[in-house]
Amino acid sequence: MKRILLTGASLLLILAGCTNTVKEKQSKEHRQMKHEENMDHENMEGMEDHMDHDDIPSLKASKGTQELSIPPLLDKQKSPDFDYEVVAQEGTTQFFDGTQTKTYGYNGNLLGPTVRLKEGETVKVKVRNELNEPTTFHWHGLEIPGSEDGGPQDEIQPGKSKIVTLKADQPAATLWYHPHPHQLTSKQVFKGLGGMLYVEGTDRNSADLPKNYGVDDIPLIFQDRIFDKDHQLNYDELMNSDGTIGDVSLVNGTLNPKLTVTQPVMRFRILNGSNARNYTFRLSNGASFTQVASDGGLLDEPVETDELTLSASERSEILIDFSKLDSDKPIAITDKQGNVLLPFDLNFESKAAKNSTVSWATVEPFLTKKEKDLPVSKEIELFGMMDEVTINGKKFDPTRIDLKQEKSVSEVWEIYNKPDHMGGMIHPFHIHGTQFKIISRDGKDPSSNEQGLKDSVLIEPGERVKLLVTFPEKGIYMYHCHILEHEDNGMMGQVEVY
Ligand SMILES: [Cu+2]
Repeated sequence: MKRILLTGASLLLILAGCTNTVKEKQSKEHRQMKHEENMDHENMEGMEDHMDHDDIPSLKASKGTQELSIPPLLDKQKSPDFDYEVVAQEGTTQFFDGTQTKTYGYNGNLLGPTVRLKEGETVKVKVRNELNEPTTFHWHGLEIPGSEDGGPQDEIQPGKSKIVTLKADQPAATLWYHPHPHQLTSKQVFKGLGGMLYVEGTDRNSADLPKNYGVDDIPLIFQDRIFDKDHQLNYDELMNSDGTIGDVSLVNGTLNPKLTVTQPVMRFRILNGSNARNYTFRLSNGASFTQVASDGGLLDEPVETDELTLSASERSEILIDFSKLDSDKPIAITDKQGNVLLPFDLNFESKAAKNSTVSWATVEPFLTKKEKDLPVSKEIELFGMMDEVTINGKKFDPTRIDLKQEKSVSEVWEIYNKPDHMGGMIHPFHIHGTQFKIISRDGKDPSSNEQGLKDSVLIEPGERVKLLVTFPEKGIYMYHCHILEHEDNGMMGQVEVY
């Protein structure tokens, strides 16, 4: 991986990625078109609930009436037995005037505190279930032994707790944590369980990126929700077995958010925390911004782009230099349709804008020739929709080990999203316990904003994606579609790492 090095105190972003922008956009549009061509609308009968590309409800624009909520940082505990405590609990949240909506949260009413681990650090976390149903605590993207990973085999019953050991033995990254109990994941995330998990870097590989939490280093958890007529998150009534998608946009659980920007250069750590929705983010004025990291850490090179697509569970870190934008016009993060998701209220002294230079120094290539030439040793076929979803023709069986792989030995997994008579749909594919590299998409190099460590990857219908997968620890890990309803419907397998 190439590492970021600070050169001087000036933050003039030298961006080798500029020439990549057009190419990437074209390839994304091509993929979108391919998807649309594949849709066969004559065969839609009986599939009314299937989330057709054209059916996806538009998000309502943020009115900008609430300052964005920033999750608190998780405090250390004084207990000799554990360093942190995370409790899954029920609560209520006031999204709408005069209504308390029943929600779930970690250590609170909705979402959870941000957990920060230093690179190389080992901590003990007491996890406790105060819900009235089983749950698990999954540390999405953390390369830890299967015994600590919090997959569906690790259910914690109501009222029970356990202590897990988290070792952050991997590069700085924006990860997250969420529940993973089989057939309850989608409901529990929908009702509010989820939080950010940062691995903070050492000087060696941590760029001089803004890192003042909540000031110039802001988590943004984008989620869409659908509420019933009483403004409740009544999952059983509202859910869609092809992925529950709503018209209400929440950012960090805030409805109608705005963010007051007090520093000219802002770092945003973006998580698509939705059950199913794919987002393509843009700035309302069409300006470009700089993507610096993907799921598992810094990109090989920073990428200048004017849009960013994230499927469910994917993350990205971006920098926006507001001092370069025309502040007379309203600026917001929008989706692809132009719906305002997060308006910005600029409130900084533009003359105070510091100029800095961030550049990337090559240490090693993203993929070596040897890695690129490795033969495919694991083939994964994603197929189906709604509750007819499978991986390699099978549904999840907790008693079945589907694949085996040796610890620390890299293998090439080829993931194929097999189209059906309706064209198929995007599946975001996630593997636990590893940060992989994308070798190719349909034989072509991944775009520069995917040349970084990943744990989740968007796969278009008909697409074949090759991944270089290495597990640094042992145990049993899940791999699955991160449309949570597909996962709950059995679009999941198990790999045993020995
Ligand atoms: Cu899926």
